[in-house]
Amino acid sequence: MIKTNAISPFPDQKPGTSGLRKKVPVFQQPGYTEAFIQSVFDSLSGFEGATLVIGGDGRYYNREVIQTAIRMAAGNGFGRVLVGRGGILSTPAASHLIRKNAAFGGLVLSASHNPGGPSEDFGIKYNVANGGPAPEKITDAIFARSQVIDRYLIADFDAVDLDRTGASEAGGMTIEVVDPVADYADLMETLFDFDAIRAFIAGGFRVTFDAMHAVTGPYAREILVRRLGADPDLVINAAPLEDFGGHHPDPNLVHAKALYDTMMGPDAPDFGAASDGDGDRNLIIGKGVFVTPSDSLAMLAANAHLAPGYRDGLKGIARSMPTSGAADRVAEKLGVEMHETPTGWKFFGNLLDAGRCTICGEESAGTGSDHVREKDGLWAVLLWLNILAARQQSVLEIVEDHWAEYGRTYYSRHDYEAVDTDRANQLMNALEQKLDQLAGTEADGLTVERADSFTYHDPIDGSVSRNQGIRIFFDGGSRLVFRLSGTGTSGATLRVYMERHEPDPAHHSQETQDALAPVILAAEALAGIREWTGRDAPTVIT
Ligand code: VG1
Ligand code: CO
Repeated sequence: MIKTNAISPFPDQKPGTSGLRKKVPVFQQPGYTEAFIQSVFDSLSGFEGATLVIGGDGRYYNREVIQTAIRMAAGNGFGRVLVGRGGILSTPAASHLIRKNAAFGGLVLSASHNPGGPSEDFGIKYNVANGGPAPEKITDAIFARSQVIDRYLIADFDAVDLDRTGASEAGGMTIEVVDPVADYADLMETLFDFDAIRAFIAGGFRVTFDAMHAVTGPYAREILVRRLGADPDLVINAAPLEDFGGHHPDPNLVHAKALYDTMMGPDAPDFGAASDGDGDRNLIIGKGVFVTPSDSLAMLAANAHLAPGYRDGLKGIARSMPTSGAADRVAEKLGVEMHETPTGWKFFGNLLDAGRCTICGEESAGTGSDHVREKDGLWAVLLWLNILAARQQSVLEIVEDHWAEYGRTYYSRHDYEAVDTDRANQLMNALEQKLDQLAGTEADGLTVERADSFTYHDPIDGSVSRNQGIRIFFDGGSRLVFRLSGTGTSGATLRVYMERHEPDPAHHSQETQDALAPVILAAEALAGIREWTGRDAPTVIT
């Protein structure tokens, strides 16, 4: 039986960089989750009888929302849902399932790297048929619909047993609970030389992986341990927990500090990696050397041809605007297209679908390729391992070779989290007001060459996205970017991105913050961060 339940709109259901993210108690308000899911369905058409993929990162409230989403899919006329066992699907695995099964789309439940628990974060994102996050055209329609929604449709049946794989029928729909790992692991085997990686590991190359108590634990056990022979004791925090053990499942130098310390210690393994809550980010640390995500993108792109899936070379490379220009130098050398998009994976979809790029990346520890339409943490780990096995070198050797060839791009991001929203907006507005007058002026020793607010013109569908961050370029090639986060759930988060390219190998061993000191000073001089935010220092430096 299908019920039509009346509801009133909620004013705050505007999807951000990656879907709708709010605190769990917000999602728990009566009708809130239902209003958003119904707004998604009402913004789409043609899904009668079609397949919907549903899964999440296993955080608190995942199972409840999955039951609701299944019953609403039936209530709205979908013919089949595919749901990961235990309600689990990493974001890249969900993307793959959508593509492999020619599904209409998918609901990916995650707040990624944000903490989980009864008073922490939850999120819902809609992905389209190519397996990628819905483009802005659709997220705008979802928000518009959420502002006038007055009812939702839901079928009435008992909770689905999410812990047993297999198919059942309910509410006129087929419900298939599937193994969340198998298809994804098989896809990885088609891209990488598992024999070479296995032999490399068997020869003594030690790999450690921190799943941060989040979704990648089962994937890492299957792929790294079972299929590639990595030491099981070095795959740590591999049991997904609803609250991620009370930590932020954010693979950066602050929240994955233990891994960092291990990798810098005397008995460090040869290769260390971590992933985030939903498995789409990656942190790569070699013995004694941290690889910045922007560098990792460049190094993966430069060496991808060593993996079977990329043997024929790259069609192009794409990076988000705040990501460093290191990958641009690789694209230039390879003679392939380079694309610069706004922050968020949804902007890569059109380029990937059109065959205009093969590898994409973001400075926030996201890298991926045209194998799916999401960033993919374990994919990046496996591509690194494939490259290391093929070159029979250490991470440090590969990093130093790369810098010697292309120069080193010093890069850092300073985040000011949970600052007052009005003050953060005022800071951005004040900067914006003076953009036109900045060229030629000096900011604490650096001369501004040009400054603008980034606008993206999508070369495939012609859509235009404005206000995607403020860019300030200095004489000598350094760059500064300011933008406000679109994934936070408390106040505003100001992100300040700094980079400086250093061609001379004699200057490649500086400490990053020292190498960037002039740009950091210029940021304060231009934006008055201390005054506007009331903070003396960033919350997180990556
Ligand atoms: C952040 C990152 C962005 C990433 C997004 C989603 O967005 O900066 O690069 O695509 O998170 O990643 P923002 O708007 O807070 O800067 V995930 O791993 O949360 O799906
Ligand atoms: Co994520």
